[in-house]
Amino acid sequence: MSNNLEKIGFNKSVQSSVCPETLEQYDLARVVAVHKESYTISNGESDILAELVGKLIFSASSPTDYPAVGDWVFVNFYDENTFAIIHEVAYRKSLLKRKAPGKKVDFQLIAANIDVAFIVQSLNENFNLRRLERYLVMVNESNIQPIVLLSKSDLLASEDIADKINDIQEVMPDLQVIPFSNENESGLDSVREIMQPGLTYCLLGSSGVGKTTLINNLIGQSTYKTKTVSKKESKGRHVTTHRQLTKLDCGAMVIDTPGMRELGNFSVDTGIEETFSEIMALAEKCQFNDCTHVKEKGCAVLDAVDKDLLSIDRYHNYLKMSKESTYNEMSYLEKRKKDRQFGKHCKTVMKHKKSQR
Ligand SMILES: Nc1nc2c(ncn2[C@@H]2O[C@H](COP(=O)(O)OP(=O)(O)OP(=O)(O)O)[C@@H](O)[C@H]2O)c(=O)[nH]1
Ligand SMILES: [Mg+2]
Ligand SMILES: [Zn+2]
Repeated sequence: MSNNLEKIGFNKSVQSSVCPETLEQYDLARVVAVHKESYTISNGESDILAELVGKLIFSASSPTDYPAVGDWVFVNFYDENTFAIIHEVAYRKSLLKRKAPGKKVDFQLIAANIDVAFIVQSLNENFNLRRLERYLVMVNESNIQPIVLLSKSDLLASEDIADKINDIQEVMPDLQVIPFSNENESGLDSVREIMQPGLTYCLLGSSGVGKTTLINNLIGQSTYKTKTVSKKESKGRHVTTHRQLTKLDCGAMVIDTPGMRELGNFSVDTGIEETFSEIMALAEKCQFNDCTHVKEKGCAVLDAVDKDLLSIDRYHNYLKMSKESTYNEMSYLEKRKKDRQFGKHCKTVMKHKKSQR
């Protein structure tokens, strides 16, 4: 495999997942940006416009069948490597996905093959433990290492920053938390120290917390557009509009994502169990095996809330996200069932039409 692909994250683990026969037919490339109907891919040397082969579109039955930023894809290059057709998505080591925003219950892909997710909250307005738990559920579900970055440290006194970090570490002592400022550059070296060559990082968080500004700082120049207009004017407007993978000089890759207004999850049992591990440990001691920790007798979780050993807000958030995940999952399965029935119905109609000819 070419050295160029190694520059964009190709390694033994990717290699072992790729079938040699497929490589005789296709080249391997990595998706660096997803647009409405096209993709930008990289062969490690340059960025190339790409489109999906019709077969992939017609056989797709879920958004997870489409390429996401960070994906390895099998392609054919054309016109002296200026255009490519994507034939297949290669094996994914990890896939970050959430519930599509709004009423629709389906997956929306955020990024693939991520090693570490930076969950960014600003230390001033955006700081919120419950929101942090929500992001953690999504990241833990995908088997990705989460690291919390707290931005805009220039706006707070150091005691207030310490208090906020303490708030997180009181409930999640194993979670790595780094305060930083894009403005006075404090903490940026700690972020740089974490980032290892060959690994892929992604930035997640609400709009306006400084994700893109951080990437520009890591690159060392203002490559990407950030919010520069006055705060009032820009409220609610997202500056970053698509997901983009950038290669840093240190050899790490980082994916910027647009800020998320709402973050819904489903099928996240593992993510919930990992994020709320102390509740899981308590649950072992509940009197009933099928305890729902809502009103049962002998519930060790409720007992811990009563004794102030478990924060009531965290407990409520745990219940809320568990319920929501189950509810969304059921709606999703229901929808899939209907889709399948509709598919069968169409086939029957077509057969009927043919037999009438
Ligand atoms: N004071 C202060 N302002 C910052 C810091 N980081 C970013 N900002 C400002 O916050 C605003 C938003 O920054 P962006 O980098 O565009 O935020 P974003 O997270 O990429 O937002 P979306 O692309 O909409 O998701 C800009 O005006 C930045 O100058 C920081 O550390 N301190
Ligand atoms: Mg941005
Ligand atoms: Zn219980």
